[in-house]
Amino acid sequence: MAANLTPQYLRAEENYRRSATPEEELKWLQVMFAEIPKHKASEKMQMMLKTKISDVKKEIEAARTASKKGGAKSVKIPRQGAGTVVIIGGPNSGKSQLLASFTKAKPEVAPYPFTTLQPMPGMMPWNDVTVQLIDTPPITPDYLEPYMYGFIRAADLVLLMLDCGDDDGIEQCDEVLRRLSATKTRLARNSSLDEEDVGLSFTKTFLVFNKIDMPDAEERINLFHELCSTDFEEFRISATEMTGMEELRDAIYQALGVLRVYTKSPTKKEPDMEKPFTVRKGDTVLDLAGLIHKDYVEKFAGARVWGSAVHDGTPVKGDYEIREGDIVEIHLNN
Ligand SMILES: Nc1nc2c(ncn2[C@@H]2O[C@H](COP(=O)(O)OP(=O)(O)OP(=O)(O)O)[C@@H](O)[C@H]2O)c(=O)[nH]1
Ligand SMILES: [Mg+2]
Repeated sequence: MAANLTPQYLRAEENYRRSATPEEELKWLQVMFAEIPKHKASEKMQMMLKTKISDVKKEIEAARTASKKGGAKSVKIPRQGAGTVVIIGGPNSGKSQLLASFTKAKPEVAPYPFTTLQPMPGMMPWNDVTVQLIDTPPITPDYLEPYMYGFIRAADLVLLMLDCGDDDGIEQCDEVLRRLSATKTRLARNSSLDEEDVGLSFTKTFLVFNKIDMPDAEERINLFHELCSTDFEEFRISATEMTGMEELRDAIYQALGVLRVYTKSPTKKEPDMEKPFTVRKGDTVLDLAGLIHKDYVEKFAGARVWGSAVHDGTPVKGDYEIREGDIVEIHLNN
């Protein structure tokens, strides 16, 4: 085979060889196929890769059919914090760097594609609450982990990353949009479920132009706007230089549509101002009671509220709508 194989190709080949499962094999074969120089001398090799990819796909399919029960790989990350935000995008767009910059998680960050192979969560602080961010493997024409659909559908917000440091960034981002728009899991300016087709879901998405510190980043953003028409809210950041990150952090929290509420025990003088609960806008004190403990809904007798809309310690019923920063003392029947 010709000597002009890229380091990415060689790394993929090495990983392919060490793959423990057919799924891993497929992953690396696809990287190899994407990375192999497309010229006459490599035609035979390309054909071989294609055949292997198709064989491994068959193998995976056969294994799934054989063990119907636990066939599909299930990847679950329990929800935590004020909301869950999934970071997606093409390879090398800086998804893992974003997680690393916003949280204490330590994902692998590296200047080649397919660094991330497993989703990784981290908690992003926003004032006195935290928001769960999940870093994911890249989405490419040949590669989209099946669990990604569930992640996207279940997320409160998706951050779609675009690599402004590379000419391929636009195409790669567009590819993510194209792939998802062919499925029932789609990205949109706001989350919704389709009224006619209940299986079709839209998840609120921010388009994040990353690496704006790189030369020509602005030109690439302009080009993206010329070539692609999306109506997502847009952010320009450098995840390494921390440019635009505080604005994004605020917008992420605001997008969750939650309010902070503090609780006070009837037996204590002072409320717990350390750890607020977060509730959806429109939630009532009865909803809050249910969040604290499922038994509290049954036993709920009333509450007192200290807040901006009511006098200190005002007695309220279960239907009182919580406002940002309220302090609530819940009373229970014995
Ligand atoms: N200049 C610059 N480089 C960045 C920025 N963000 C990420 N990078 C670099 O881009 C490369 C890829 O970053 P990752 O976070 O690993 O990218 P990824 O999207 O997680 O990549 P995969 O896991 O392979 O899909 C790394 O070398 C990062 O240091 C940025 O804002 N500016
Ligand atoms: Mg990564």
